[in-house]
Amino acid sequence: MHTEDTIAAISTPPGRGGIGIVRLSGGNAIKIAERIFISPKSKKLRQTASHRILYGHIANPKNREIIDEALVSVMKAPNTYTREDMVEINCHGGPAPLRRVLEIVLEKGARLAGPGEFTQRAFLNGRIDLAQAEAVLDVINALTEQGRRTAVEQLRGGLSARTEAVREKLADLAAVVETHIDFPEEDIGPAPLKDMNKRALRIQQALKKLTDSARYGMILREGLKTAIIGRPNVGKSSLLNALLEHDRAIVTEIPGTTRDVIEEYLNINGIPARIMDTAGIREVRDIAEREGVKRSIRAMEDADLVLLVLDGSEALHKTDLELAERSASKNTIFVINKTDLPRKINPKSGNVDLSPIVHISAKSGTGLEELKNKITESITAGNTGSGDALVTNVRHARALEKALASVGSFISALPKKTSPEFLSVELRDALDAVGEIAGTTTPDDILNRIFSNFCIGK
Ligand SMILES: Nc1nc2c(ncn2[C@@H]2O[C@H](COP(=O)(O)OP(=O)(O)OP(=O)(O)O)[C@@H](O)[C@H]2O)c(=O)[nH]1
Ligand SMILES: [Mg+2]
Repeated sequence: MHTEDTIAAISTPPGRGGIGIVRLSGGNAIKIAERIFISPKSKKLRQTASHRILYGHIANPKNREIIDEALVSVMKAPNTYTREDMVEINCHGGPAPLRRVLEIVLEKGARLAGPGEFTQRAFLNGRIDLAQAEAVLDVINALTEQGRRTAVEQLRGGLSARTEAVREKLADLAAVVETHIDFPEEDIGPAPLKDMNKRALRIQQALKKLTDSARYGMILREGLKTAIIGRPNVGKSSLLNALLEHDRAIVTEIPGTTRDVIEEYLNINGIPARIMDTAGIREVRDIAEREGVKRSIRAMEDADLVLLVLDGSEALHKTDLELAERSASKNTIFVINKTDLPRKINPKSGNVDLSPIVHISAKSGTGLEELKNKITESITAGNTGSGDALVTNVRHARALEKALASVGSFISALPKKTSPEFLSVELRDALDAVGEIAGTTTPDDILNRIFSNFCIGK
């Protein structure tokens, strides 16, 4: 596949660096590189053993002008990233040499690669499945150590192995059901029904475990959206600054200081978090502040986690309770601030469940470690962050939910003497849904969309 169509791209990021790489893949990769490569000992790329690096120069074959000094590696199919012949030209990492090397590679017959096209070829040529191809991008974009670990596990095929195991069980069950289609006049007896039910329940459990890991997995990949919410002056911006350990947001004793949402990135015990400091919520006439309050509410609604800040040196306020009710459907931690001052708050006085509670002083820093631990606890429940491969991708989570729904319909249809044809359709749907993860049943437009998110050269 694609053998004569050779693609090329600059694989290192734009800007200046010690080394830059122009990469080629395809049936003519070695031939094209040969025409622009000059070795001091007249070594030929064609005759080099695979996976060797040769020293020399890249030159314009038209006038023998030297473009740059280079190390050229030759990797012959099929043991390469794309399973095609590949050449990597390592030259100096500046825009001018890299662009010029790419230009003459294209002049000699290569085509500029599209985004992710190298990885797409690795997928189309069967070296990796779709989940592994997506993991390549996740490794590149990983925000923390844990995110990287999870992405590498997926790249190594950890998630694919788990979904493949479910797919096999589904296929076995479908085969059992389909043997009954051949005998339409006979009802499925109680013993086979019981067996089918048992198998389906086991599959359901495995799918459930995978979808359960998705919430945590997606947070590792995309970051935990955390909104700091509360009345004016309770110390929201002070909390943001204390967590960041620098004065990012303006803090004053005047209520209504913060007007816009301030977003910052923070690593909390290995979990990437996007923390949003917001305008204090109250009834206001000022147009700018009113817009600020609207944005605070929106940030709260969008958040994965709400830190609802209360002022411990004041009695519980009506607005505090209203906010607690508003965030009731959200993962919320109640943060009682200003514990360095005499305590006036009684969290039980409002007859609203304010839990879990963490006591802090943004001013002195006490309680911040406990708050960080509560934050990680609130999202890692049931996930140790090691061992089993996690679902980290919305596309995978959706596919698993679809499969779960079909298996659910199968289980509830079983005792109703439903026709084996109907049962079989449910299982086929579940099989297709699970197959979308590894890419066996993924339509072309979705494949194109996935690879278009990659950078050129990967
Ligand atoms: N004693 C004490 N004062 C604090 C603490 N945290 C914040 N403050 C003070 O409370 C006042 C308000 O703090 P901010 O962080 O600006 O409060 P905010 O919630 O962001 O206020 P708005 O942006 O107006 O909604 C400032 O004078 C802070 O110095 C604390 O832990 N202890
Ligand atoms: Mg503020």
